[in-house]
Amino acid sequence: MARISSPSSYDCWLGYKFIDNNELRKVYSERCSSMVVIGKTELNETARKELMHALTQMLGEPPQSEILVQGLGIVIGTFGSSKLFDWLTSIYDFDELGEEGYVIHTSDDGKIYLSAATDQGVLYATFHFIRLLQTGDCIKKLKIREIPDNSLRMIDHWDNMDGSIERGYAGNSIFFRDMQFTGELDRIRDYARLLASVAINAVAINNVNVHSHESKLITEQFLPEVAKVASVFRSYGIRLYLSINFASPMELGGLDTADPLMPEVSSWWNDATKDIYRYIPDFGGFLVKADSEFRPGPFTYGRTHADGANMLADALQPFGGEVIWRCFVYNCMQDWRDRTTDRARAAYDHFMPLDGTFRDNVLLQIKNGPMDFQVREPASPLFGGLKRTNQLLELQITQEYTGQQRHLCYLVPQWKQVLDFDTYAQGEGSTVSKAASGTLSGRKRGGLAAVANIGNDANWTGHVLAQANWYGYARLAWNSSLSSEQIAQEWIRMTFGSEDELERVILEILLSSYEIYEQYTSPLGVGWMVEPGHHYGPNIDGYEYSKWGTYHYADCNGIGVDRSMQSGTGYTGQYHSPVSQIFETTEHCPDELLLFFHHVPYTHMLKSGKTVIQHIYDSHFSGADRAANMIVLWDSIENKIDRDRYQQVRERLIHQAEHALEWRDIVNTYFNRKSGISDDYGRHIY
Ligand code: GCW
Repeated sequence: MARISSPSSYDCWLGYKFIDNNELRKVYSERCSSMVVIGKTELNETARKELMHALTQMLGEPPQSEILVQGLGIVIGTFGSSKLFDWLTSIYDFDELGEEGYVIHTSDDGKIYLSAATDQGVLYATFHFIRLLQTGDCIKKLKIREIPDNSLRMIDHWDNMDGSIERGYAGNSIFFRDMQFTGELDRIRDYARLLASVAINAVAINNVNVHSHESKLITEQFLPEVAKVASVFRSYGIRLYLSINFASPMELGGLDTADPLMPEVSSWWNDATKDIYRYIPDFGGFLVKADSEFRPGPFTYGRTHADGANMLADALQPFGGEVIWRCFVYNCMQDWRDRTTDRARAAYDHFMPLDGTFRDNVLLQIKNGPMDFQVREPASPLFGGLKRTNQLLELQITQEYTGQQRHLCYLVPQWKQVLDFDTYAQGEGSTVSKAASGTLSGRKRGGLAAVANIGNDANWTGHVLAQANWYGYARLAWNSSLSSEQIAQEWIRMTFGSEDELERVILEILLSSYEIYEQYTSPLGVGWMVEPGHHYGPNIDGYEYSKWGTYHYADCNGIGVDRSMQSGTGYTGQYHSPVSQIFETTEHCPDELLLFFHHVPYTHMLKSGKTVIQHIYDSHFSGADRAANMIVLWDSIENKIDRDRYQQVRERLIHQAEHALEWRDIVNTYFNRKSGISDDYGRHIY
């Protein structure tokens, strides 16, 4: 294993601790004294090893293997594999479980059954059972049935072959270095087991911006190496995907076109795809960023995105692969003087007319909001808009706009808001979660994808507490109805232990962090206001006169972007009723999104009873104070945390508190000078 300075932070939530509560350990030891795994498949073998390891660490000795001691023990396997599981059919409907669902059940005579239709489900049952032991649950009467909400639960890496990671804040790539594969399969295995423990089943290993060297990942030059990585992931039930360059037929194949409707182009892709499957029989498919931020795509040839995606889909279809096609398509050469073009409209305007024209093995990957992973955005109207197209909700775990893993920002509350957002596509209750999973319109494919926040730092995520975002994303992808608090609690217990005070404090820090971050950065949904390029730190006008379509239009009278149908860009009209009406007027629009949808005077009265300008001042003073208070909270549990992790987090919290002051003073000063309105409380503004 590479670069381990702190075994505990490297282990993340799988650092199994010896259970020192004697009573609890005694019960666990008795019930888990032995284990039998039925059926020798690769994934069963993984499950056996993982459980063996976990029990040995937590209970102090390994269980007996392959026999049941005094009738007690854990029986593991697919239910077709042995009569031992037959009796469970009177309790559970196995057909309902699908390919990845599972049951965990304690029989009256005390045996524990971990079973599923497939060995994939068995592996997930095993990790779930381990989690129960880690969090100190009672295992005497288990009756658990789990079915994932989403069939695709994916992580996207923006890793380049030189080892850098686009928007990566935790070191370099674990896959690539110096234009080669790192060959560090042990580290990749450790990564795969962390992913499998939270039921991630798909990984794209390279950046969606596919540069010339990375384009060759689909060729004989690199396929043997890709295949090695794919087999590590395979042993944990994860399929590997590659981001591809749409212009590959030209750049690699020497053709003079990449037009998706030209036979030579599709035949080039067919051949390339065949080659991939010779090396990787369970290859997941292609992830594609086309006609976006200078990437090539079908527009060059006057073709649609459906033409492009379907051509690739046809190449993959015979092998069971799929195309994940991104909807992050907008004009990134806009003139800031042009007030009619609205970037927020772009994804919907491009893709809605194509609804129903994509092949069955195409999924459209849609960012959570219409802009770009800002601290606060409304949900993308494509969710609920598209009805006859498979969808994948794209989230960003890596904290590009949310503090770059130097600031703590537990993002699960933000993601919950998106998942729970009601699109009203089919009346009340038509949530984004249902649209993405496919259940809203009865589609089989769908799910969640998220940009990874890991790198080769010893603790994977730079900020130790950012591991909670990685964990939390995966848990939500499995079960979108889990609460932010439940997820945080599980994570804290597994990562730091089950001491009450420790849990209370870390929970408080995590759960307040998103709100705090939002308070001291850009206000009321307006977004941006960051340094261009690297996107760290405040720069109010950083993007105001640029080509990216990201404006706030602040002047001496007011601020915000009018996206109403009545007087603005008409973006609100992309939502169903009543959502469109709610966003349409300042009267109904929720405060937290007011400046996303409306241009208002600084004296506009919010629903909170404050003016916009006073809200800006108050939230920035409060946010910076609360950021500083996180250090006090963290220090209060100093003696309950190992030195290494305590220090690592502390250093970052100190930086965050200082940087929050920078944000506070720059934002407050800017608006104080623009508006000429002073703070009601006479606090110091520069
Ligand atoms: O948020 C922007 C990022 C780019 C990224 C792009 C995308 C991979 O700033 O770095 O490119 O989104 O999602 O394609």
